[in-house]
Amino acid sequence: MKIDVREDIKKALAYGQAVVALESTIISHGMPYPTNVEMAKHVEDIIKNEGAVPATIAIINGVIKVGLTPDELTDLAKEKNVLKVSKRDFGYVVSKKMTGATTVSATMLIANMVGIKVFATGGIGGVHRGAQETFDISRDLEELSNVDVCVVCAGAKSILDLGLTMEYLETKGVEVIGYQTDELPAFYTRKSGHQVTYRLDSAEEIADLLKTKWGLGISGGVVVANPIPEAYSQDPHEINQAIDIAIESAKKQGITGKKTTPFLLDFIKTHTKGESLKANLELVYNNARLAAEIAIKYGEK
Ligand code: PSU
Ligand code: MN
Repeated sequence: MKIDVREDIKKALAYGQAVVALESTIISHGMPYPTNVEMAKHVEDIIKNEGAVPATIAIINGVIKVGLTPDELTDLAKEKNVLKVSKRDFGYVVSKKMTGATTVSATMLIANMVGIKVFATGGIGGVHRGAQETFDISRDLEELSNVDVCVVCAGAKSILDLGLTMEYLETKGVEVIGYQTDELPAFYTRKSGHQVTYRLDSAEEIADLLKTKWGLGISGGVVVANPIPEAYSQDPHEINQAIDIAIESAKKQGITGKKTTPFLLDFIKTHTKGESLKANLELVYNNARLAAEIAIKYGEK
């Protein structure tokens, strides 16, 4: 088979047990070492404790892997030359036998190929501020449009234009479900000023929506936006200030394309003296718990 699925995940999928996909760009390009590998391991433990099977996805030496060993996780976290892989990068990375960390876009594609329906991450990519000029719209939104996977996230960062991201998702036929909220969360904060498409208050109702949508033959992903727990949410004024400075600095330094998001994340982390990183960890754990719950409920339907 062209995809290497770890034995326990293969079994879980065969027996209809709940599996939750996890991306690897968040490890290689989203957080510094060693916090990134601690996060990658802890998030897997959380999913296991909830009663589901975690499946971290990446490309290791040209092999597409669903489920990584602890050593592979450490390598992804440590190595400097790991490529950031979205849809356009597969042919190159696999044929050159390189190692690549998968974005939301690439992770959704692989999850769908092996039959995983629920995926947990921190934040999705979206329409960048100034996209009217730069055309910088994340490939994540195309996969959300095409691939039948539910992505649990904490909304999207306001490094993006959240209003345009919501419009784009509407065009692409993707609903954004607010988990216990009417308002789209903005990653570090619980509020963004933008409405979600619909609010649902339980994993059960979300699983029901997924079954119903795909059962109708309506293809495409579903975004579940899960606000960061109150205790870890950041001061919106401070975080937005850091984001504005980060965007200004990216412009000055001529940062474009796939480098933009990692650059902004790192800048914000440094500017907030690590506070944003702590929040980032907690929201990922919170999303993993909800994703496991949704995967379990989905399996019972
Ligand atoms: N947003 C975050 N953290 C991340 C990413 C986005 O808060 O780590 C990563 C995800 O892997 C996402 C990717 O799929 O960045 C989007 O990159 P781009 O904006 O280049 O499409
Ligand atoms: Mn981009």
